[in-house]
Amino acid sequence: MKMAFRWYGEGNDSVTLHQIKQIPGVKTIVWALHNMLAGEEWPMEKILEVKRQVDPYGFNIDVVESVNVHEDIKLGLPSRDKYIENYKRTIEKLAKVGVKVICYNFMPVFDWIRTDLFKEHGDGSTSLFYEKSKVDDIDPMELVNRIANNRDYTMPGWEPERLENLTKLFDAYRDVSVEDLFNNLQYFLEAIIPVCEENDIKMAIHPDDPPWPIFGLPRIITNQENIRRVLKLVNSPYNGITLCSGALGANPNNDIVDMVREFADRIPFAHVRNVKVYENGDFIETSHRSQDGTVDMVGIMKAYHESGFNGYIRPDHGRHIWDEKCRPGYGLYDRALGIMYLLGIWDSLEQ
Ligand code: DNO
Repeated sequence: MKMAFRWYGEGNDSVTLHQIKQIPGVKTIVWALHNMLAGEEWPMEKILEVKRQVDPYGFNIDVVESVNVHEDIKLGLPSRDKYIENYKRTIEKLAKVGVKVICYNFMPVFDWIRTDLFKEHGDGSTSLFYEKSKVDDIDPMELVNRIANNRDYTMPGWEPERLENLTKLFDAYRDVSVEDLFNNLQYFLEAIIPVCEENDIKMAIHPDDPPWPIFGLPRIITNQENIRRVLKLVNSPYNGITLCSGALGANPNNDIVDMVREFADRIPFAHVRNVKVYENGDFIETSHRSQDGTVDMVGIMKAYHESGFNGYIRPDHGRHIWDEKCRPGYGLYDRALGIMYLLGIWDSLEQ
């Protein structure tokens, strides 16, 4: 198991490499070029700039999260081929600096969705929260109009400057079914996995968060059966998953311990975090500790250990504690506590 920490880059993250260096056990920085648009080929000079920043601290840059997939690829439009070519060139360049894993997702339009980024826990800490009925009750077009008229917005991902694009995208996805999305993913994987094999880079798809369709948009990386299907789309060790216990854990029917056991040799990268799910389907992100949420964190770590897991692992979203000002979910303190918890479990299993 190789412990990693996500870092958003110099000038773009409240957490510094100097601070990360003091967290026990971290060897890998999980990084990305966050100002690249989906579909663009990453310039070598910018990739090398990150390497130059990270090298003096003795970390490796083995994991990239994410190289984002252009919507035309997810939609299966003819223009997808040029974006797939760019993706291949980016894979080749990342291999040159030693990258081993690319985490990506195939969620239409939105990445993770929450209704509140700073929900209070009652002890002075806050964290990301999802109110199910609030999302279920939204008619996306009505919300687009409301935002356009008031220039106010209620959820991340719905910023006014994204509106024009959002309207077009909702239209474009109107006729895209779950089956279409699987087919479009297959087309993408068939094109890039040979390049990954040549360059020794594993693709690791991130589950949809939350793991169910939202705003009428299809979502496919939601449960064990669908993950099994994705892994078979191209049956290569280079076609893998980022098993995210928090994303999948928002649906209590997902047995994540069982998924770790079944998919172990196809998990190059693990996100391990906890979430507390309420009866009405709402969920809140908690500390990493098993007792604080619904996800069996100890069981998950045991399953990784028993499977001889040798991939990269990172704590995921933390709470905002000790008055830290940071990116939502990506502060230093609670993620560092999370690492110590995960390492504590792991070390005791090594006895
Ligand atoms: C959330 C992250 C996701 C993940 C992307 C991968 O905090 O886990 O945003 O990075 O879905 O493409």
